[in-house]
Parts: sequence; structure tokens; C-alpha cells
Amino acid sequence: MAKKKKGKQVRANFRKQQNTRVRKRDFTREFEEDADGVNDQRSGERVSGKGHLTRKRTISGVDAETAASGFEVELEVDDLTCVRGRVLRVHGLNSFVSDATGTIWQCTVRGILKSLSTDLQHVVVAGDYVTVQKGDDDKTNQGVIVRVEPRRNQISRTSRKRQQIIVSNVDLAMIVASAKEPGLKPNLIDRFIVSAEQSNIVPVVIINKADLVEAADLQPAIGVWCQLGYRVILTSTVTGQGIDELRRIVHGRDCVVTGQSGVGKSSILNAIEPGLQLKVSSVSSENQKGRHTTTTAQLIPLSVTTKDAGAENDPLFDETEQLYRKGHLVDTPGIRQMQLWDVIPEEVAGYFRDIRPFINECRFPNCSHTHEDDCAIKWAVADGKIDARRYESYCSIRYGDEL
Ligand SMILES: Nc1nc2c(ncn2[C@@H]2O[C@H](COP(=O)(O)OP(=O)(O)O)[C@@H](O)[C@H]2O)c(=O)[nH]1
Ligand SMILES: [Mg+2]
Ligand SMILES: [Zn+2]
Repeated sequence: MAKKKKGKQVRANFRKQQNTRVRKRDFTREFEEDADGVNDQRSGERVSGKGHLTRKRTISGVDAETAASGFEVELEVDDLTCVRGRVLRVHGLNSFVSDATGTIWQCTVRGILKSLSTDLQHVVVAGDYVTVQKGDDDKTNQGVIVRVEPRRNQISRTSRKRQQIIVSNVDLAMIVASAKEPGLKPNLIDRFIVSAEQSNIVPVVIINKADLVEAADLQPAIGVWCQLGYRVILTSTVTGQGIDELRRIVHGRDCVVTGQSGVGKSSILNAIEPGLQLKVSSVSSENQKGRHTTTTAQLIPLSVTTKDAGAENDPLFDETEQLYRKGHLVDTPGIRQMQLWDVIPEEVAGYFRDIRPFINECRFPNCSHTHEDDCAIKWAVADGKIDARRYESYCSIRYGDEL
């Protein structure tokens, strides 16, 4: 038996798991307001049976036996020998963890946690907040992950009928579209919004290439999203329109970027953070689908400083937090081009903020809101209470149509 080292004793507390989602922590008040509908929806009645799956994943430290019993083990750790950090990426058995000072710790995972890991399911994923027990050698920055904090949200995909978590604790989904070349596809944007809602990530709709159209032409589509409480920003990497605003939103948050090829994702990211130097492709030549064979997600630290971000003019500016938290670009190769993060057809209506309030009024509890006669959603569309184009998006997502 291994000898216990002094001062590094780990004690375990048992606590019954709660079936509630952890509230978003790092959003500004403005975002809390934006997301209120989402929070209410999630803490109240559930749309899906996903709670059970989620519960099993949000463990902070368990062995196989306690996991099965639904109890969570909280490990008490010694602050002197431990450091809190964020997993930037996982490579094989090694996790690379950044602490608050930006020091990178190369970590293995403590045995008690590892016992839960399978070929598909890593106990630790990029984005996790963890506690690292520092190794004995001060110079090499090696350590062991002894605790994983419950995940606020996660992006996952289904692989061989099992849920595989790719990245956790993402704040924002930057949904990038372009006003022209390629033209705006509102239904596609709705799909990305549904994906973000499903993953409990705040969506921000970015309509790029604003220099190519008259702003007024975009108003009908934009108006509907704004009314639903979604943030919509018009940008142009040519004129610089909207870039400062976007940088302020991104600042200090962890953002995943989605959108069709050629809309200007790389250009926008370069505009926000020139140091990224992402390759910009011409519309016709880009064809990177299938190029990525790996699913390893990583968090790329964003370095935009307070001054760059124009935060001194931002009413929500909080000095302490700005200094502590810089935000990351969440790179998810392999799923970047995916249009949906595994949304179950029966759940789709619940992720439409405008459709959701009417669902309970349908005659049939399993109403698909498409072919049924006695359907509250269809009446609401007819009455102009639900935008017809949004309903069209709903139908195409519900039936998995290609766009
Ligand atoms: N007119 C105009 N073109 C842009 C803008 N942003 C990007 N582009 C062009 O759109 C093309 C695709 O950009 P890229 O950033 O590679 O798009 P991505 O595939 O989404 O990463 C390139 O030719 C860019 O120069 C913009 O705001 N206005
Ligand atoms: Mg690109
Ligand atoms: Zn219905």
C-alpha cells in the first residue's frame, strides 16, 4: 500500500446530487436579462429526459459505486498543495490546465476519477474547471487532477449511441452569417440558435459583410430575433462596423464559433484578436469539410486587453473580473461545420422561445405541431403571434430537412 503523504490528505464528503442546472456565473447583468427566459425554462419544467444523462456527467469526483447510487463525492483538497485551473485541452492521458496566472500544468487524472472514464467518455474534457494537486518538482509544472467541478453546460455529440462530451462551460455561441455572398439564411441561423439553446449556451447572432447591403434590408429578419431577446450584431471586417461591440461581448467569455463556410468567421476572429492570424479563404476555394479527423477540442486564450475591448466605456465593466478572466476561443474541430448538435426532434419546439409558450395548449401531448389539426402553435401562427418564417424553420428542423 502506498504511504500517505503528509499535508496532502484527501477527505471525501458525500452529498446527494441536485437535479438542477448550475446557474451561469460569469455573465454580465445584461446577459442575465437576455438569458432569463432560458434560465426560467431550465429551472422549471423540463423539456426532455436529458436531465438524467446530464446528472450523471456533472460529477465532481466519484468512484464507480457511488456514481451508480447517485451520490456525489466532494473531495476536500489542501490549498497549499493545490491550484485551481481550467482544462485547455486533453491529449491522451494528459490534460493541459491553465491556472489564473496563465501557467500551464501538465496533468494526469487521479485514479478515483479515472475509473469512470471509458473509451468514449473522458472524465476530464476541455473547458472543465479543475483542482490540480501540484507535483513534487516545482519546476516541471506537473500535477494530478483531483477534482472536476460540475459542468455548467456542455457541447456533446452522440457517437455509437452514447453521449460524448466535447467541451464544457462555454459562455457564448457566436453564430456567424453573412448578409451577402453567401446570402442570409435565417432558417439556418434558427438552427444554430436551437443548438445553442439546447446546450444552454447564450447565442449571439452576427451578420457579417454588412458593407455589401443596405442595413434596412436586413431589418425584417433581425427584428424577430431581437424581439425574442437574442443579441444581433451587424459587422463588417472591411469597414470595422460592429467589431468593437463584438469584442466587448466576447471579452472575458468563452466562445464557440459556428456558421457556414465563407461568411467571414476567420476574418472576424482575426479582427477581434489579430494575434490569432487565422487563414482567410476565398469563398469559392474553401472546402474544408472532412479535413479534420480529430475531435480534440481546445480552448485558445484570447488576450484582448481591457483597453482594446473598450471596456472603460462599458457600463458593465468590472475591473476585478476583467483582470482575472480573459476568455477563450473554443475550437471544436470536426463539429464546427455540423449544423446541429444532436437535437432530438421531440425537443425542438421547446428550444423555440416563441413556440414554447403555446405547447401546453395543443390538444395532443405529443403534438408535432405540423400535421395535427387541433394545434395551438398553428393557430398562433395564423393569428400572427408566432412569426411565420420562424415556424417554417421549426418545421424544417423538426423533419431534419437539409437546408
Ligand atoms: N465584403 C466583405 N467581405 C468579407 C468580410 N469578412 C470576410 N470577407 C471575405 O469573405 C471571405 C471568407 O472569409 P473567411 O473569414 O475565410 O470566412 P470563413 O470561412 O467563415 O472563415 C474572404 O474572401 C473574406 O475576405 C466583410 O465584412 N465584408
Ligand atoms: Mg475560416
Ligand atoms: Zn401542436
